[in-house]
Amino acid sequence: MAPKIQRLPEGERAHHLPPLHSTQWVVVAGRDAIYKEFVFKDFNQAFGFMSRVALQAEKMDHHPEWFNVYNKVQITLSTHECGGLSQLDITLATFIDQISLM
Ligand code: H2B
Repeated sequence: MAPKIQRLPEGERAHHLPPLHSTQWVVVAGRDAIYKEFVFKDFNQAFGFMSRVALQAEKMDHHPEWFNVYNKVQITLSTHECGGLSQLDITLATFIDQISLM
C-alpha cells in the first residue's frame, strides 16, 4: 500500500511556497490550499492547457479543482486525502507553471 500522504511541514512550506508566490500562486483564505488564475488568448489555448494538466493529473493521481470560462482557468490545489497542502500540490503547481509558459 502507498504511504499515506502528509501535509507539508512548516520548513517545507517555507522552502517551496515563496517560488510559487513569485509566479502568482496565493494561499487561499481560510483553507490550506493554493490558487492561481491563468488567462489565455482564447478558449482553444485555455482548453489545450487544461488537457495537458489533465493528463499529468491522471499520471500523478492528483487532480486540480478548477473553473473555466472561455479563456480563463482558475485553479485551486489541495490534497483532499490529508486535508491540506502536500508535496503533490507543489509538484503539480510547478508543472502547471511550466506548461502555461509553452
Ligand atoms: N486529488 C487531490 N487533489 N487530492 C486527493 O487526495 C486525491 C486526488 N486523491 N486525486 C486521489 C485522486 C484518490 O481519491 C484516488 C482514489 O487515488
